Amino acid sequence: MQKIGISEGFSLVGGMSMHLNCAAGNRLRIIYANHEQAVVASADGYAKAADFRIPGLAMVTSGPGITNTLTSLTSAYFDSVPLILISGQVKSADINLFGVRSFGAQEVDHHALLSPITKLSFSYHPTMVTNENLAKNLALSMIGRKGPVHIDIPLDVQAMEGKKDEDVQEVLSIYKSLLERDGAQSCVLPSELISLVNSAQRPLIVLGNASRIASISGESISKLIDHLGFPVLLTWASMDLLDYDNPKVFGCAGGLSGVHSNRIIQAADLIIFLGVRLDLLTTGFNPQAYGKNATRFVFDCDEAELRKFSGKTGFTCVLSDIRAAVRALLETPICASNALSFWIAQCQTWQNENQKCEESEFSTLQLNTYHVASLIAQSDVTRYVVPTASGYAIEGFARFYKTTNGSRFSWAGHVLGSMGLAIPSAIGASLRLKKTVACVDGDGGFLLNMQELYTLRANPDIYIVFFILNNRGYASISQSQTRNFQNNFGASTKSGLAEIDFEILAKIADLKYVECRTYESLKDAISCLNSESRALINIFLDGDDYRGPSITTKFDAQGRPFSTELEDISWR
Ligand SMILES: Cc1ncc(C[n+]2csc(CCOP(=O)(O)OP(=O)(O)O)c2C)c(N)n1
Ligand SMILES: [Mg+2]
Repeated sequence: MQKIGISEGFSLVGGMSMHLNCAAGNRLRIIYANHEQAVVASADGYAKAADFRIPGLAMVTSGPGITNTLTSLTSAYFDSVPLILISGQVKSADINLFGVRSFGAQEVDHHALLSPITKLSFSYHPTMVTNENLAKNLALSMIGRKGPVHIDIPLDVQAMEGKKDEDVQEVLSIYKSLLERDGAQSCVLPSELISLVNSAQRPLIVLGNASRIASISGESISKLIDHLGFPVLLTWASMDLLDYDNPKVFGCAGGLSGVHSNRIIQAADLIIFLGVRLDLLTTGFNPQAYGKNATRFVFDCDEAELRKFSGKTGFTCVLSDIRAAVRALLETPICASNALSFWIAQCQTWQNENQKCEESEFSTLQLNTYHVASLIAQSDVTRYVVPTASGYAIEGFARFYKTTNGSRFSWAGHVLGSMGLAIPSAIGASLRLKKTVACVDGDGGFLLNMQELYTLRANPDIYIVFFILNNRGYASISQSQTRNFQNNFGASTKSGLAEIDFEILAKIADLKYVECRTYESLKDAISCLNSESRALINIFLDGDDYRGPSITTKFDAQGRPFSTELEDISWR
């Protein structure tokens, strides 16, 4: 691990991983989390804070140690996070060869459980796994579409002599050459695209998070934008790739987005999608209609993502490494046209109109999620934000947050949308960055890994400021329950939940505790923060239930549900 650049990691120890615990504890800085879900989620947050350039390291014991990782490992896999998960396993002699439900003590079939949620799950043995295979397996987390790799090490194997120094050197040199080869691929652009980039009247580029995952530098991205001259849309996963005030950037189009972004995507006549999954939430449950008036080119390194468009009209799929696609686009000559200036002016007009509506809707006296997003975005201290990906943090906070001066918006488990990943992800990010990280969570989601407050207690040099969007329950769920059933079930204090005492929770981790009920009090609380702050800011958001324009689910004459169209999205 040290040879491939890993010096810090996360663990929860156990008998079946005792030699691993000893080796790691002697050589690396290990943060000992208090749940294996948190071990992996912290490694995920760490790798994201490292801009996906090195794998996060997680270490757990066998059986329950592994079963506890399933949610956060699935999340890391879905988010394409490079991660190495090392687990102990019962000694080779005790491995279940009989197919009984339970044989070895604390034994479960790790590979069967983890294969669907890792790029590879393999067993290690110093002589049976060759240097070449070990290098290939480790590199897999970092090449192609990145993701977690799991290494299982039975107890007896842990106790063996490791590989000799010269073998380790060989593994390292093969590992490095695999990464280099992966970065040096080429991409041939379709000839139709080469002609369209100069003849389209309303071209657009949509940059997905694959650009960051593939470690494309901010400088290369800026060069690409300047070179093409096209307006740019981002996605919720990639919204911090470029600053909001960049004159060519027009937000994220989708089912819960600004009106202007959706008008732009539906008016475009050429769209280049670079590393965008075009998932159902982004496309308003209708990928075919997303940019429906455009000739669309979808670049992705994952063949399975492209299969979604096979046989669909209007799409050309290009299987390519995103770095190679960017290089090929940069080499394509572009002549600036008058049509492009008109198109950008049109995009800016739509954006200004939307901005005015947004301000008139949300610049009210009552404290709301829009205020929270604006104040966090404006502070120099809270430059790295780790938001949860469930509840109103995603539906409200994310859509209002505007990146400035390269601030970062790094989801705690974006695609899976699990509650509970925010605290451990923020711990991982803060360990990597060695400065204050702003963690934005719902009052409900916060409870799911609150034992990690003890991890923070044990590590006073991990700086996090928690912003709790406190609407006293699962507001996003209770709202939909009320809409559909005129009643609530386990979603509010009146339907089975307790109100949470955040002051007590703040004490566990020795966090400064602040309550905010007004815009001014939140502004003051944020102005008191510094790069070594540890605090919990409990933000009361009662009656804050309008999120802005969105598609909605309606029912046709036969009672079948359907989603409204992106271009029909409007304010109120
Ligand atoms: C692990 C998990 N269980 C259940 C859900 C379903 N769920 C989505 S949002 C939500 C409520 C979250 O409450 P809170 O964090 O307070 O956010 P709010 O909706 O109040 O903004 C629930 C239960 C989920 N996303 N993840
Ligand atoms: Mg809530």
